[in-house]
Amino acid sequence: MKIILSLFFTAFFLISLAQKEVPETSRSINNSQAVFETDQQLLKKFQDMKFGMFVHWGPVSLKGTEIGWSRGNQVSIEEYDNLYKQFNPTKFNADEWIKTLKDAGMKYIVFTTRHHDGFSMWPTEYSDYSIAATPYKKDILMELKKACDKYGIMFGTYYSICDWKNLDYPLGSPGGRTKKETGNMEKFIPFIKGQTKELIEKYNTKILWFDGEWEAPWTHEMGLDFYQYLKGLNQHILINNRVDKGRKGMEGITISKEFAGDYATPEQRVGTYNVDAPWESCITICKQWAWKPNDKMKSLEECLFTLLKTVGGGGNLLLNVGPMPDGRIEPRQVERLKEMGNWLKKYGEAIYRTVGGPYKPNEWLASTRKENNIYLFLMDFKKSEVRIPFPSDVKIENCKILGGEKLVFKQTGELLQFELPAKQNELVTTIEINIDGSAEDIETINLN
Ligand code: FHN
Repeated sequence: MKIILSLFFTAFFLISLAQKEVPETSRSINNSQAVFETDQQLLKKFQDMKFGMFVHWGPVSLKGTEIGWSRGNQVSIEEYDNLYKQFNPTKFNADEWIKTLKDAGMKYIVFTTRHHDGFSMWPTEYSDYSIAATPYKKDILMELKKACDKYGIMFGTYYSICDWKNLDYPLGSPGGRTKKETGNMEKFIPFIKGQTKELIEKYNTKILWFDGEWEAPWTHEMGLDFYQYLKGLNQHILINNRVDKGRKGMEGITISKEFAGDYATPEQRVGTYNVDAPWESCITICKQWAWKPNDKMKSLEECLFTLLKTVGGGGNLLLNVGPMPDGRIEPRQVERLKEMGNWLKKYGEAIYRTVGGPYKPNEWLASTRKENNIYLFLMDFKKSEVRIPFPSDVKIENCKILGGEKLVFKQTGELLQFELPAKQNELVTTIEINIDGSAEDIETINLN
């Protein structure tokens, strides 16, 4: 009996040693001193960038099914959780990815470090279920971070609050619809705090893009505490509104003082016009977030018009690619991104560092503005004449095709009209209007 007891205590002692010390729960910040400040300079830099690359990637790319959601659905949990043993993306080249990103005219990246499936794409000290356990072994996240530093790209990281594999998280696959008896948020929260501390301190992420906050185990109080904890580690990072419970569904466009988060994150749609608060639409270039063979890919027109309506509405566009199991971004997706970049090389001055409006975007017109310039984007516009409302108290000095010929215009009362030269052979006709005064002072104009 004594031998059994001593073996038990020895085993218990060894197991407790093996578990990495997790950080203290967040510093007990009195809510009256709640750290809610957003680094406004960093936020402005982020908003000026307008266009970023979202990347959803993990061992699930071996199956070509959706990351997280296919676990316990199209793919058995047993098979899904063992995919990492075959994950060996030998063709992954961080420099190539970031060059593709730059060629697309994108200025920042948000990379899935850990999705709802619980797999960590970096050699975290808090879990054995990570890239370190794969045949590939190498630190993909550090390679990406270094490539971003090399090419001047803002480095951001996606991190799922929910974890359908981790025994301490109360809900499981499929899709969070099962309950784990082992669930214990008191143990799970130090785990996510430890991992996100690594992303901040070891990888210097500038964006913490949270997700998976909608499930019941995560509460508003946890969201506030987590935001304060993270900002306590580094004030100079941006944290999206999915750290807390304030998202308001897929269309949520506003941020409030009640819920933590520095910007709003509408999903798979162009956010509603809002030039008074920071927001970013995240949208897939195909249908699926993670790679899917022969998935339907958006046309250049759809991608470009989505960018113009998003930026014209006051937001950023985070356009998602899903890399293949060998580590490459699919060549056809690279080509589409390059086409976007070619357009931005010609007309990017009308996108970057602008403010949305003054026209609320509709199906054929989006607009941006900067200093004394208003830019109009005529999308798939078939007519030869443009007639739009324009404030009578704002004097137009010049009107031209951006990068091209001057246009003869007429400003009578509240009406602006001008003829377009012979059929433009581009998807978008971009017009520059120079006014006397600041374009940002113009009230929003509703066209329909
Ligand atoms: O469930 C995830 C989904 O897989 C994907 O990551 C998107 C991207 O924002 N977010 C969640 C759905 O809202």
